[in-house]
Amino acid sequence: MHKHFGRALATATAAALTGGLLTFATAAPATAATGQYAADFNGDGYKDAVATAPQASVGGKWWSGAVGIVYGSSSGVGRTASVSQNATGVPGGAEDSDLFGEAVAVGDLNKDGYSDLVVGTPYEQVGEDVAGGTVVIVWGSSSGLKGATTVKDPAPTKHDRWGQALAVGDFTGDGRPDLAVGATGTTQWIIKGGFTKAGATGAKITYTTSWTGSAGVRRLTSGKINTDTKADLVVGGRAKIGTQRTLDHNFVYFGTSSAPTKRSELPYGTQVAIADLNKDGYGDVVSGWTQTATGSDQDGNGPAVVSYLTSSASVSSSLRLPWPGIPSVGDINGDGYKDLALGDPDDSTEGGVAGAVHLHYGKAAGLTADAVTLTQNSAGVPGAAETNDFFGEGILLTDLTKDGKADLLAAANGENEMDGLVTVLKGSATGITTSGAKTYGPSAFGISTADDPRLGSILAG
Ligand SMILES: [Ca+2]
Ligand SMILES: [Ca+2]
Ligand SMILES: [Ca+2]
Ligand SMILES: [Ca+2]
Repeated sequence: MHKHFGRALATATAAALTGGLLTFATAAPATAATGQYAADFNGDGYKDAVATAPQASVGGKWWSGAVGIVYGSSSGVGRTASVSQNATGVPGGAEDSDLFGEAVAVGDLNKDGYSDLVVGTPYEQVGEDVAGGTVVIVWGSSSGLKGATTVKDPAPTKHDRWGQALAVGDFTGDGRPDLAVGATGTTQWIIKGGFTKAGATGAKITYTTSWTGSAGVRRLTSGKINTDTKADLVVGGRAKIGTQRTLDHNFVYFGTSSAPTKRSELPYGTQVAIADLNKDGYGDVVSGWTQTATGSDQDGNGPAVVSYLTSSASVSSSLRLPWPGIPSVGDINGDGYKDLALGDPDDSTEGGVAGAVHLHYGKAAGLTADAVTLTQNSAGVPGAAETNDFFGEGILLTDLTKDGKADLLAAANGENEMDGLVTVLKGSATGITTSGAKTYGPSAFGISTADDPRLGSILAG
């Protein structure tokens, strides 16, 4: 089995942000204003997105990591750029094996109208602390992302891999975006809003996860589940609880005016998205896996499951889908029903783990197992399905073109000997279209193809 590098540790990402994005998109679909939790780094009203390349060589340092940036425009992807620890104004410097971009999250943390990008570098050595980890906020501006500020680890001696998971949301309901940061250990942190470029933050508060073991919180997904003003969190980690085997648990935590509180457990999985898929006002959760369901879902793989949740986050009904998948939610055809894209990088229909993307279109009756499946061999999709492409390892539905229809970004992070490739297909009234399809490799972002950058390991926006 190939290794889905970067996925197991980092999912505060496309999925996390989709929940918030949709909340705002539903409330005000036509506004050009920046959503607090949706990526519009340059504030021009067109959604933007990032494609991580955590194994990119930067300044000759292997596996240092970089993040590719696409700026939306009326024609799709406008400008492209990238950021790394060697970029001007970004703290730190590229070093071997830092993995900058192992986790990312988006939100307007300083409330200046420009979305900001939070980047975790969980394997950064901090002083004598190997894999202490660092977190930076890269600031949005009228010219896009530039400059960054470190979010100080409040307890560096208490844990490692600070920043291995990230999520932004107003978890405390005070109107200011907060930052949830995952690390090893059982005590986990929320940095409250009040972020400035000079390094100020609000209060730092803790909550305790219920599982033991050193791996800690490896997934954080922000979204709205109940109808209060506070964002909620799905908190995940690989853990052994009681006499169980080691499993990839996911728990709903409700935001409160202080620390988030645990409410319910969801199906196992390493990939999570929050969105209200049945339009009952309560957020629902899609949990999935990168790997094909060859065994039981307790073996680190299995089918994706849609869990429809109640106001108390209990599961009222669920839908098991016929494949695993990395979920992203958006309204592709603009019919008002949210659609689900599932990246399925292990799909071998077109050859060994060439990958696929399954598009489940929402209807009045809700989502069903019916889907349109795209591979790199589908008519009109650029490129060709090849062994070890992992098409679908990165997945994101977001409206780059501001036409009210979500566009599909799908990454094959194994394309071209692990360089990685991002494919952009536009949404339309009849669904995802291959008309005007475009692809972007590392060079399009100024990212080196030395070593194995694996562009698109995470897509977020
Ligand atoms: Ca923009
Ligand atoms: Ca900002
Ligand atoms: Ca719902
Ligand atoms: Ca739709």
